[in-house]
Amino acid sequence: MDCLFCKIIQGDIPSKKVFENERVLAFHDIQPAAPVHILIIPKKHIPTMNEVTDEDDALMVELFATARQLAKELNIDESGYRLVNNCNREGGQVVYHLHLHLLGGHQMKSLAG
Ligand code: D5M
Repeated sequence: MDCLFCKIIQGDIPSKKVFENERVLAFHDIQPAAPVHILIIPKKHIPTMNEVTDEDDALMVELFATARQLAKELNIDESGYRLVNNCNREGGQVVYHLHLHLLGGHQMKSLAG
């Protein structure tokens, strides 16, 4: 499969891993948009949020639990962080393998402006 993140999961492309189990992988974003910028991905290939099904409920919970745990480990839980999923073209998605961006380490602007 021609998917960048599947290649990272398989180890064909290197990554700076911060967490891995049988279902989830988390690694540093190669183009950090904040002092802390981690990508949290399911090992199952799901292209976008639109393809998530009820069967993936437990997996989605695990992605969020991983984000929560990493925020704690990286010491941004108290100061705060942002969790982002970009979906499809207008959402700014570039890699079509579902992922959460965990961003933190500096002050972010409110989306309300
Ligand atoms: O975000 C896709 C993100 O993937 C973007 O922030 C860059 C990151 N990226 C791209 N290639 C790599 C590699 N090889 N390692 C780590 N991170 C990478 P999106 O939400 O699709 O716009």
